[in-house]
Amino acid sequence: MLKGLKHALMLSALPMALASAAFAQEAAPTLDKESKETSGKIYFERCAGCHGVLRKGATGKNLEPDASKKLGQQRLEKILANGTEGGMPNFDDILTKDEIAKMATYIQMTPDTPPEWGMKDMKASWKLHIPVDKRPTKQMNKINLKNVFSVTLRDSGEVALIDGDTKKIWAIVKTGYAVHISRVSYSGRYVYVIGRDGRLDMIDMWTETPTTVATMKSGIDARSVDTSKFKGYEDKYAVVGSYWPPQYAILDGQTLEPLKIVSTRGQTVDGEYHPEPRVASIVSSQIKPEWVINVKETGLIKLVDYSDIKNLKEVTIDSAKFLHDGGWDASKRYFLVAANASNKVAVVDTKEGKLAALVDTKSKPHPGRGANFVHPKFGPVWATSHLGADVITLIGTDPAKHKQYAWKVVAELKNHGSGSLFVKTHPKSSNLWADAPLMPDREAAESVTVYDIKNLDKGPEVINVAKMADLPETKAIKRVVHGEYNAAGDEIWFSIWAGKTDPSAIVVIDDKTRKMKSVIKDPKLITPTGKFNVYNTQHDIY
Ligand code: DHE
Repeated sequence: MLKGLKHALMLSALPMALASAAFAQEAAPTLDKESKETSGKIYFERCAGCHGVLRKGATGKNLEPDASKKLGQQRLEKILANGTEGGMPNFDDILTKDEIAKMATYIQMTPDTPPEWGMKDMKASWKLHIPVDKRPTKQMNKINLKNVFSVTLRDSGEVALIDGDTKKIWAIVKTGYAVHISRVSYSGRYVYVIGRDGRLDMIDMWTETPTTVATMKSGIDARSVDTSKFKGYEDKYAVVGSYWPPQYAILDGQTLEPLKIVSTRGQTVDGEYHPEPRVASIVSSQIKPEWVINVKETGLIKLVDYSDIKNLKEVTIDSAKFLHDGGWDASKRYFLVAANASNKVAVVDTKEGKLAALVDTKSKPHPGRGANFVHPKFGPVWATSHLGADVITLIGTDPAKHKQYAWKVVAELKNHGSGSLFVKTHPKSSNLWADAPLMPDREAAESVTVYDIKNLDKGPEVINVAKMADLPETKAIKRVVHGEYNAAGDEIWFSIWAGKTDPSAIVVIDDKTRKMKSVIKDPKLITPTGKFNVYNTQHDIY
């Protein structure tokens, strides 16, 4: 009897369940095949970096359908168009209304999981264009290589190598999509550039004109690269960190031949499994045969000992989520990395192989590699600006002689906006610069803040760098981004990052006078963003 009743109830519930499933299907946001593909491409190019391929969230919010559907089409369109104060940029200047509407729908749909990328794929992608014994044995050009800048041309899949002495473009080199960073070999001869699409190129600057000598694809989505820098291992290996698949790969440093892949999937610092723990920043120690590899979603920092890669040793340090970018302190013993969603900076003592401190900061620290200088009162400090707060945070970095200030926020200087990405100074300069390119406000995004570090109480000067470039009016904001010093430390270069089809420029500022010294304009300079001076990058000077 009971069994019959249960059966009857089940039968009567069935049409309701079917009806609600049909309703759910009807209500589920969908796009036609072509729009889904286009939106998927935009998502990969513009959104995945912050929100993750699986949309589990990191620097940006979780955008899995459960979360995004709650916001709904209209609200999502508004956020996409106008950005938020929390660091989400506005896209109304680079995407059309239709693209924004489709993106709002796309992120309410279930994300696709991209394929894996293993040793077979890496080996198949590897191209050794010029073997080591066919390369020149001395520099075949007259360029002052120390003062060359490798400049990311974000939207053209290229880097520009600019002669810092003459300010002339030396070469434009084809690379992967939207190169993220350039790093320089220990020798100062090679530039390694990593595209967001995982393509890694090794450019030789000893040839008459810069030549790509090796290429490989480390994955589908990547951000970081470095080489081995410890005595006896100089440039023996390269290491490349991927966002997707979440892993790092060790390569031959002279040829880029893939040698070993290590997955970063696993438990987070809270003990929960994460399927997409992406490799964020990587730095190379000069006091040990080690790389510091920062895993974004797990909040784990790996000290990877490359002295025996067949029996690879990793020290895993608990820190905080989500690890992003960072740099050395002036002594190069301590590495400071932003755990931006936790509003913390993690400090690793690479000599001891331990976490030295977790420093609480204002919202979303974003240092790039940070800026080191000696504060008149607090001694050596490292600075970061913030995506989510209009401050520049100074952290004491000298536990030996200024113990009371070490790993403490000793000062917060006012920045002219939140939405800041990079701070910069140089040992020969007394200026500290900060940008704010992700501010939705045009004036702020086009300006930088600069302090005299010998007289911080005087307050900042705010300079509209975009105006200096004297470019035509455009709908897209001319975001001023990423200050980088020349080798002598007496000029700072800023990129004007405008729309893909807008004229762009690099503004060179005389560091002493803070006035424009020259402006580099060229139709080939398409959306310049990061700039890496060979000498400063080679020697971790920032
Ligand atoms: Fe970056 C550094 C990731 C967006 C320009 N960026 C880094 C690093 C990581 C990272 C992990 C540290 C590498 C290292 O040191 O080994 N960046 C990401 C993202 O995930 C994010 C938020 C979204 C994305 O889609 O990629 C992102 N970054 C940007 C940009 O939009 C920028 C401003 C312009 C561009 O070219 O894409 C940008 N990121 C940079 C630059 C650095 C960088 C210039 C190197 C700073 C340095 O001085 O070393």
